[in-house]
Amino acid sequence: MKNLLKFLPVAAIVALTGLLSLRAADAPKKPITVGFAQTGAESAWRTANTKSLKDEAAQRGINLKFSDGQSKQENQLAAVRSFIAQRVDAIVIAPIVETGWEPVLADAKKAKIPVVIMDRKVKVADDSLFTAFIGSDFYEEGRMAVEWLAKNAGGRVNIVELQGEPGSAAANDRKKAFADGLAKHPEFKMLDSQTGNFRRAEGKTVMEALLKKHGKNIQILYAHNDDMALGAIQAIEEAGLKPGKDILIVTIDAIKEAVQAVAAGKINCTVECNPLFGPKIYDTVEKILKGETVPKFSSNKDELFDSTNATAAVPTRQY
Ligand code: GZL
Repeated sequence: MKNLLKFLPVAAIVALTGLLSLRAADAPKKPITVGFAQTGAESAWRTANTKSLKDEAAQRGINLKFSDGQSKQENQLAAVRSFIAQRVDAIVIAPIVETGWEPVLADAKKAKIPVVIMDRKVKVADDSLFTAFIGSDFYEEGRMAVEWLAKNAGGRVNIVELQGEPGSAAANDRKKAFADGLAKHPEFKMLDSQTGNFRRAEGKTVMEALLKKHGKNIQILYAHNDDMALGAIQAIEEAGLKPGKDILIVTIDAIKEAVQAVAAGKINCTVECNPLFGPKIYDTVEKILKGETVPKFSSNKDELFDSTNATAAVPTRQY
């Protein structure tokens, strides 16, 4: 008996440990909590982007704290500060503009909460302030647009441009790429360039003003996104002109409605910018939280739709 007692505590510990480890293995994993600071709801693209993040979080049992920034950076900054105070496991930001992020990113770093920048880039001196960027290459999208135009303008040369939200990486890069392309094609002339803030309603009102100012001199419209192009089409038709014929239209996003407009001949070219980031974002967050390394920068491959492929593409467009 004495011998048995000698061994009992060890046996009990082994049994207890075994039980505990069994319990631990069976115990449901604590869901991760992600704070997501979205720009706002300015366009169909943004709506699809938000849906992708929300649906995927629900699929994976991720506890998503969502903040709609109402298109104001100060709201996004406040949301990130609140996520830090709530000690979320990770933060995702779709930065409405490129600058002004260092202080809040430094706070997140101090709190040891990883940050994933999604969609639009931030301009920071120290890119250790965020763990990963997952987005699109806006400069490439602008380059694809201007190169398509150079090949398909058919002698049209006078351009007006509808820019996206001022200060956003998307507007900055799409504008620069297009301007760099025009420098290689001096036959083109930029008549006017105004912002429509990526919004359909503003695309319409700004295009109305441009038509009043330049009239039939306008031969080409370059829009930084489809929502503004679709708004501009309303203004063009109300002016008694034919979009896609009297005025060539080149735009970016490739939302389903725009691809349908290409198939109908009202838009001539839309360059894709895929908003369905949900799976990639959470794969990356889950890897980071497991201590795995992830690529610092990754961007989607985008394709272009024009009269040669739009009709066939419409049925499979997901946003
Ligand atoms: C691009 C995204 C832009 C879209 C617009 O990734 O930031 O913002 O092109 C959206 O439609 O509003």
